[in-house]
Amino acid sequence: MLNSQQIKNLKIQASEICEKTVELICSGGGGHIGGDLSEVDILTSLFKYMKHDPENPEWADRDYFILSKGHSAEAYYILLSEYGYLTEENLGNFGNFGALLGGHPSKKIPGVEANTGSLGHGLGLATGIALALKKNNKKNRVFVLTGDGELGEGSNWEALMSASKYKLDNLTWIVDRNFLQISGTTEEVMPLENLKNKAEAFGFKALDINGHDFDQIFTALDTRVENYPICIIANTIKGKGLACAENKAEWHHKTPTPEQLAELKKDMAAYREALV
Ligand SMILES: Cc1ncc(C[n+]2csc(CCOP(=O)(O)OP(=O)(O)O)c2C)c(N)n1
Repeated sequence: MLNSQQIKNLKIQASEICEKTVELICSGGGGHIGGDLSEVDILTSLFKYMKHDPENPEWADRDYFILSKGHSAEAYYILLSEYGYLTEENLGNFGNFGALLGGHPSKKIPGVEANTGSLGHGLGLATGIALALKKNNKKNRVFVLTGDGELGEGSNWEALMSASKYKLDNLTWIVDRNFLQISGTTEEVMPLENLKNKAEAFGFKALDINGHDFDQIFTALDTRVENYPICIIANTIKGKGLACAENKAEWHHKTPTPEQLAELKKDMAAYREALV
């Protein structure tokens, strides 16, 4: 359980990350804004929750995180920079030819464990890392964030079967359940419901939470069940915070106008002001 001050601090931090993510997208000339904004509260929580050391990204005792929905890289870059893995200069070069920060995360970036962006690979990678850690009696945990549309890739379901077979209780799979993918709703493109039942049928212990509620996110991250991998279905809003983009598939990849950016900044400032 988080106390009210911790929740307030997280809300302030996440609203600033939301703002900086949209600024980065505007400065770099584009980005997957919808899925970036749906994952901000999850990433903000994970970076606070996980064991990691920006001074030593390869620290042997770190927890691992894989952003399987690699297209939503911009919010991830902002978190990495907030924690000191990246510099302002790195952010300033985002999107430039040959720059460290491109449209999808790469292992060249300090703190990034895997190249992602081709959907359907992160869960398998995370499963392999978790298996190796378990075989070596290591205590590190492995977290992976997938999209929901991403689950149309069959490789995910192979990974789930392996995670269950090997009783990977060091693995936590989080689904950014915003119900939208690139071209419409997940339920139109490739129905997923009942996702919780599916995850459990594949051998996970599954939790269904509000992916914008920090208390619920932290409680879910804390959940461990011996011999079982965990699935957190984090219900989110695609485009969260940018009023004109919320829950709209056409905002999957789009750059806001300067007026829309100004509106977001105004909304975020009012939101922070209203926090008690
Ligand atoms: C293998 C593969 N196929 C297609 C794409 C193109 N693509 C990029 S994002 C996306 C939709 C992903 O939807 P979802 O997983 O729900 O992500 P979110 O809504 O959180 O952005 C698609 C199809 C891709 N990156 N990789």
